[in-house]
Amino acid sequence: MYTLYYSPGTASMVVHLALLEIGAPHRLELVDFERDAQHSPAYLRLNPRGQVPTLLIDGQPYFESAALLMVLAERHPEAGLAPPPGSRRRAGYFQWIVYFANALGPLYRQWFYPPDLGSEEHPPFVREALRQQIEGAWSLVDAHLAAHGPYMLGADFSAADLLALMYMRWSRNMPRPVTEWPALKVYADRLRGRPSWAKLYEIEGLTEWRA
Ligand SMILES: N[C@@H](CCC(=O)N[C@@H](CS)C(=O)NCC(=O)O)C(=O)O
Repeated sequence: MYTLYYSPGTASMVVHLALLEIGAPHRLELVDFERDAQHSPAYLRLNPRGQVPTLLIDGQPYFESAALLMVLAERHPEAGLAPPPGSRRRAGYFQWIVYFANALGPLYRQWFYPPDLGSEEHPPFVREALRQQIEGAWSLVDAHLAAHGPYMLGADFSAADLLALMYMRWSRNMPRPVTEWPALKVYADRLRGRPSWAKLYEIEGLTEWRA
């Protein structure tokens, strides 16, 4: 049994999505951002960063969405979310998960949390720099999919696609949503057709960018 501390539509969604893909029994605990519950002493004991997601695994708390995703894929090999250890495709799997978490994650965080960079609103040059870097990262993924798709690992769907899907969703109100790149649009549509996505929307009460 897992317990996922989540907030709808945030970085916890990829972990929730993986749990649904796997069909693993889990409990959800809402972290109410309206009440700043992520900074409550009780929550900070679970996650000293004051962020979601946190996943309790056998009663122990862990954080970082991409790490949690890989752990779940590892613990449930029958779900086929990760190529087997030692296989050639495993290298691409790690590459793309780390790329999304490392190249896109911090940029999105800065885009959506200007106070992280010291202001209530980004000065135009900072916003522009973040926009260019985020779009540059998506251009790279678009080119990769056009040449080597339909999934990040080619023919095989994997947890890397779940992570991509969460990050793609976050672009929906940005200057250039991912659906404006040809291969990313096809990719997003394919992934949004998965039953786990519909289920996630139902449970988290999401509406935008469903399909
Ligand atoms: N690198 C972390 C980022 C987590 C993160 O930034 N979570 C945001 C929601 S998307 C959060 O908890 N924000 C609340 C806050 O910072 O107060 C991960 O991928 O798990």
